[in-house]
Amino acid sequence: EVDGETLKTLEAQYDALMKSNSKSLLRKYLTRRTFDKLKTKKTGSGSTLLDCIKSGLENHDSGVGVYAPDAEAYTVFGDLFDKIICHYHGFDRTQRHPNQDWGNIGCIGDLDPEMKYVASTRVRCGRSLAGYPFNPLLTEQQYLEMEKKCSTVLKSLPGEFQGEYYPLDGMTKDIQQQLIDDHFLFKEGDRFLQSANACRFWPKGRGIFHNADKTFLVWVNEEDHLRIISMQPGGNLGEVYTRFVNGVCEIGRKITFARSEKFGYLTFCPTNLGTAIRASVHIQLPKLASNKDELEKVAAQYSLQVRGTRGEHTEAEEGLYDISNKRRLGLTEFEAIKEMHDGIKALIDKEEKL
Ligand code: ADP
Ligand code: CIR
Repeated sequence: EVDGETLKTLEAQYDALMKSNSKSLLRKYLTRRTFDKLKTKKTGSGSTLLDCIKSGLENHDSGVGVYAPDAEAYTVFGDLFDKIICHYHGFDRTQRHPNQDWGNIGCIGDLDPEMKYVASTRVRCGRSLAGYPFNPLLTEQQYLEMEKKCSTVLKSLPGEFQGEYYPLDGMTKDIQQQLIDDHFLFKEGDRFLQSANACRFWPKGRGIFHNADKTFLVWVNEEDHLRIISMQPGGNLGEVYTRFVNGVCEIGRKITFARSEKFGYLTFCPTNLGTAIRASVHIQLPKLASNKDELEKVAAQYSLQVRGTRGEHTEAEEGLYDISNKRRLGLTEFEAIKEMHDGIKALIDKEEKL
């Protein structure tokens, strides 16, 4: 029941991807056998293999190349997703994500007390609202309804989380650009997301909430329904993580997040499943980073991922790298933070010895 047009597009673009020199996990794991098995399948809401892989088919420079149009896609197209998830997180199909565990929050300290290397520290998670599909299936009405629901909850947060919601629709370009330049707001026009049908009705239903200090921020309806962020200058991961946990719990009292037994918190991109946590520093390591390949190699030894100054798919500016935990699925919240903490400590140690 997958229509002829979709099948034709799939076949043509699959051939082109296979002939390309793409390094994506999509190209690596979508063998002809798996492709033939999955190309005629559909989820209950009608999503096809094309909906899952369109981004990687249209962007051969993808690192991953797949998104789940709805939660069911993770199982219907599991022959592909499981392999990509296993490669990225080291989580195999027989595993089950552990229960939420924030750990002993107070025992995480400052990564760089002398303020020599770390410019800023950030911890974020993705969250989906239970009862709503992911981006490609949301209607304009649902976007507006979710925005209303979330902004109302956010504007009622207590204490240090008190703040204002700023819709993207109607925001001046100057203010939007300033927020992006200051690393507070998501970028605009991400072609990976556009290809995945994640930017329909833009900027409707999208926006950012933040407290007065811009240390607690929430993105609404960008890649995920919610991205909850705690960040501040310097290396005090303990403070950032404490604020993060308290903020996520406050929001969780009012909004039910989508979670599965197997995959933990559900997100649009398989790289974010599980804890959905990315803990990062903006860091300068001039000696280690004098060779970018070497930096990435050492980072990978500690399960860390290196990004550029403006986030994923960007370059480092003035030697400022974004280094974060890579795994988010198959380990607890505390373990994800600890992995990042220990890895960054080790990189700083190596830099000092060079
Ligand atoms: P995400 O973190 O949501 O996966 P990106 O990689 O696109 O997505 O990063 C989003 C924004 O967060 C970018 O502007 C990036 O520069 C900023 N950012 C990430 N880590 C830090 C950090 N430790 N300090 C300051 N800004 C950061
Ligand atoms: C890509 O494949 O490059 C984009 N779709 C982004 C994937 C998310 N990357 C990541 O490492 N978390």
